[in-house]
Amino acid sequence: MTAKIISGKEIAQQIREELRQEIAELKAKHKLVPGLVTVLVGADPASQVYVGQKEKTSTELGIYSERIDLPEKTAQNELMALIDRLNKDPKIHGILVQLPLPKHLDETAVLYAINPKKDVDGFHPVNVGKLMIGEPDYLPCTPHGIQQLLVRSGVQIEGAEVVVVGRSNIVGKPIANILLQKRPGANATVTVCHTGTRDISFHTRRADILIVAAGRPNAVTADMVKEGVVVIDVGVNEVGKTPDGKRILAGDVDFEGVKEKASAITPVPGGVGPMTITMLMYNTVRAAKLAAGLA
Ligand code: L34
Repeated sequence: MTAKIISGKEIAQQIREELRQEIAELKAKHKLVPGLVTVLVGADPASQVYVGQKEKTSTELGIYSERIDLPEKTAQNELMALIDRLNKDPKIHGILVQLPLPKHLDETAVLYAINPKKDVDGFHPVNVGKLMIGEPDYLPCTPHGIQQLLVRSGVQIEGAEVVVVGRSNIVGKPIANILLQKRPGANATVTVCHTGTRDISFHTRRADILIVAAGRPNAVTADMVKEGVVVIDVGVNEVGKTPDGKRILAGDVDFEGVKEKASAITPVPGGVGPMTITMLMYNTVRAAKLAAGLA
């Protein structure tokens, strides 16, 4: 079997079109313009690319967008004061502080400080808890994007054996939680593998749907999967530079090997990445609607 390529780029485009229409309608009918602020502390090159994409896409869709770049040496109290001001700004419905933060800053304190109603990342403990009990206001962007990729590609999730590799708070834990909820587009049997797992292959070979967020290239190879598996590759690893200085990216999965056995697979780039950006737009629209009593 050679796999169908699940294009995150195309599915993201489809959702963006739906959002563009909804945003135009909110403007016309309710004079409501969703507002998003992205905050980047320091100048990490990958973070700059991602935040740049977020700002560009939000503007394209008709979202009011502000980008705040702070110097690497920003003090904790300065960042907290900024968040406090943004929490109170009625134009701003969504606040995103790009991670990772420079090491001297307390990430947890920052995530706690964002008003949960404006937490379009879904990282505040209130939103994490709401997701866990099946009452989410916001689904975190990357996991929500993964679920949309599966649903919109017609992959049967209900009853499937889903195996997640990686247990981060931003991908592994929330995607496991989303897919085990008793709802359409979920209701799967979910296994989570991590660095403490004794035999990862034992689990990955059983997967109908394999979601890999391990954070290193070739974490999953062809010998680790069964024929017909659907593979979602969340990794974005810089594995080199082109002669003209462009980043060369690879996922966490040995794409060339695994695509010969899988029934469907996401590429890197052009898979999960564009979906992360798009679901942030979705959450920003949702935040505006919630604030206006329209959701
Ligand atoms: N607060 N921090 C916060 N929220 C997030 O949702 C993120 N994440 C992760 C890192 N830190 C965060 C992102 O935005 C990862 N991430 C992200 C977003 C977009 C892309 C990758 C990761 C993306 O667009 N990837 C492109 C390639 C872009 C490139 O050239 O590097 C792709 O096609 O995969």
